[in-house]
Amino acid sequence: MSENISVLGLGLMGTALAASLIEAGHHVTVWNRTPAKADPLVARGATLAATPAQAVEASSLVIVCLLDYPSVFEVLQDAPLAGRVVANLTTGRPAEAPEMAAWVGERGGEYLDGGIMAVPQMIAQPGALILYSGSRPAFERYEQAFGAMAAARYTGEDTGTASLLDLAMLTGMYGQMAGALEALALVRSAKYPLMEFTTELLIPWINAMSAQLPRWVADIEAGDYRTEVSNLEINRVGMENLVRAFEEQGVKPDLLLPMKTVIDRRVARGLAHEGLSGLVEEL
Ligand code: FVH
Repeated sequence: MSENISVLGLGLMGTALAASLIEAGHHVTVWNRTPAKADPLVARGATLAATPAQAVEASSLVIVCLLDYPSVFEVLQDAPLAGRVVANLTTGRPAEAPEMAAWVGERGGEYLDGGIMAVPQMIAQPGALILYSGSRPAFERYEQAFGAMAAARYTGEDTGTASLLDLAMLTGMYGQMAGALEALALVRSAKYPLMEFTTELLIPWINAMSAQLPRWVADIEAGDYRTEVSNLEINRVGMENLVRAFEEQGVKPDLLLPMKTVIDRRVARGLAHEGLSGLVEEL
């Protein structure tokens, strides 16, 4: 079904979102602070609105993708939100979402908060995901349209949930990248072929280790961190060995040291028998 959809914010991500909606056959109205960025979308059939208010007026679904939440408040300030669904896909914090939801609600609109788990090039491609939270009826009304941009997953009525899960997934990503960067620096110090190490050794190893995560979740949910795999004392000694090896290779273990600190702290509490999942209690 073809919808009237407005997209406010035509940065790299907003442009990709608007393009995917045009491609899917929706009537798309766009607005951007710097209007020239709309030209390629207008050439593909979008309508350019002169003001955010005109853009909001044009559609029942308003997708916002700006720099941050303050810019969203600023842009929507004079917009007629009554009867509109605002899907704010700007990255924010869980605490900002309910504030925005209340603000939109006071103006007669319905609110969905979103977390985009993709880079612009992934939009409308398999693997792209957008998390939504907030008004369930609003999500259900536009689920099909959302699906043109990326797989759409509703995460609950609490508006902060999509943002929380977005940040949690980014946290997992940064942790994995930190480990990979340290590994690459170490391997480079020995002049071993980096590509071979990465594709044949590191990636399969990381995948195998990630498969352990559901077991950790069971430990955390049970609050029982006893292990038969590898206890914290083994990991403490292992980390010490790792850090020493880095120093001997002339590589800084800076991205690993925070984890060592937390392991040491837990062991110092007399909990050396626990597994790594117990570290969650230190956080
Ligand atoms: N790019 C990515 O890979 C990611 C992936 C996951 C989620 N994000 C989030 O998406 C939001 C927008 O990111 P972006 O990549 O589109 O960012 P830019 O290309 O820098 O575009 C920023 C847009 O915001 C407009 N803008 C900034 N400040 C204001 C303001 N005070 N008033 C009105 N508009 C403003 C800017 O306008 P202009 O500079 O073109 O005039 C752009 O439209 C972001 O939350 C990411 O975290 C992207």
